[in-house]
Amino acid sequence: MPTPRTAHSCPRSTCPPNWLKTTGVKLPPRPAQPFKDRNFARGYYREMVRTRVLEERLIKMVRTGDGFFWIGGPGEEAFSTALGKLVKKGQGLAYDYLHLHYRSNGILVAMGEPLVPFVRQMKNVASDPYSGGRNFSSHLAKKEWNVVPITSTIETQFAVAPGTARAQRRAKLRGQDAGITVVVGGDAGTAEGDFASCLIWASRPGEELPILMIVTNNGYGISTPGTTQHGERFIADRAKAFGIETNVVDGNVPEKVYPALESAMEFVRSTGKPYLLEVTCSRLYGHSSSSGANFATDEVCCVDTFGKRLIKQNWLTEEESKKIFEEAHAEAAAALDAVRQETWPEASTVLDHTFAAGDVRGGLPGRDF
Ligand SMILES: Cc1ncc(C[n+]2csc(CCOP(=O)(O)OP(=O)(O)O)c2C)c(N)n1
Ligand SMILES: [Mg+2]
Repeated sequence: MPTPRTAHSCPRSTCPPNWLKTTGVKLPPRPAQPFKDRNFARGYYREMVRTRVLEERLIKMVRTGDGFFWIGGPGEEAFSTALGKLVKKGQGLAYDYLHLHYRSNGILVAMGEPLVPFVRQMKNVASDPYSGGRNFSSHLAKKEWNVVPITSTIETQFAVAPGTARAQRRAKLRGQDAGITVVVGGDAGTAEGDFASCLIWASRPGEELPILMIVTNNGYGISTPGTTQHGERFIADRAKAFGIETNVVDGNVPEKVYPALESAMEFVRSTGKPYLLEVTCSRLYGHSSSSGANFATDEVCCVDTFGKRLIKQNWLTEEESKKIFEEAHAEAAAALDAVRQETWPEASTVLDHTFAAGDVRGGLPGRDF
C-alpha cells in the first residue's frame, strides 16, 4: 500500500460564471467537526459494521450454494461510508451522479439502503432491484439515487461519467441547480484508456467538468501487484499534467478519509472543476470468490482498528460493539431467510431491458447470440 502524502494544487482557469449560483436543493446537514462528535463516530462505525457483515454474508452464500460468484468491498468501509454520507442523494441533474465500482456496496449502505437488495442480487432472484436477478453480486444500479449501472468491464465508468458531468455543467450554465459527478474505480483499471479519456474530458480549458475522480488503490489488479506496473509514485500524480487538483489519502482511517473526501467534493461543488482523489485501502478477502475469498491477515482492517479506537476513547464499550455486530448479523440473516423463499426470473424475460427486440431465435442481423 503506497504511503499517503499531503495535498497539492494546480488550478488553472476560472470557474464558469454561473457556477456558484444555486437554487433549491440543499446538502444534508453535517457536523462541523465530525470525529469530535460521539454520535456521528458511533453511527459511522455502525454503517461500517453493517457493510462488513453484509459482505461476509454474501461470501457465505457462495460457499453454501445460495450464490454463484462474489466480488465486493471488505477493506473499503472507511472510505465507502464517507462517500455514502457525503453524497447529495436524489434523482436528476440537481443531485450527485455515482458511477461506481464492484466494491461499492458500503456506499449504498451508508446512503440508507437496507441489506436485503444486495442479498437478492447474490441469490439472483427476480426481485433483485439492481438487475432483476441477471447480474453478478455487487453490480448495483439505482435510478432514484443516480447510481448508474455498474459494469463488469473495468473502468468503463470513467468513459461514461463525463457525460453526466457535462449535463450538470450545462444545467449550471442555464442557471439551474446541479450536483456533481463522482466516479470510482480501482488502481489497475487506471491503465485503461477510459481513465485517460476521463482526465482529458474533465479538464478541457474553459470546459472543465464538475467531476470527482476517485481511485481506490488496494495495490492489486487481481493477482498483479501495482508496484510492478506503474513507474509513477502516485496514480494521482498523472492528473497534475492536466492541471487537475489532487490528493492522496489513507482510506483505512475514517478520521482522514472523510475530511479529505468532504474537501474534494466541496472543491468540485464550489468551482465546477475536476479533482482526483487517490484512496489507499485494503483488500481483505482477496479479489473475488474465484481466488478463494479468504481473509487477508496481513492487511489493515479498518473496522477493527476504528472500533478499537472508539473503545479506547470511551465512546463505545466492548458490549456495545458486540451488539452492533449482532444486530447486523440478525439483519443479514433475516434478509437471507426472506430471499430464500423467492424465485429466479422467468427465462422469457431474459431480453427485457436490452436492445434486442422481438423473436431473436437464431440471432439478430449483426448480433451473434
Ligand atoms: C476491460 C476489462 N479488462 C479486464 C478485466 C478483468 N479484470 C477484472 S477485475 C480486474 C482487476 C481490476 O483491478 P483494479 O482496477 O485495481 O480494481 P480492484 O479489483 O483491485 O478493486 C481485471 C483486470 C475486466 N473485467 N475488464
Ligand atoms: Mg486494485
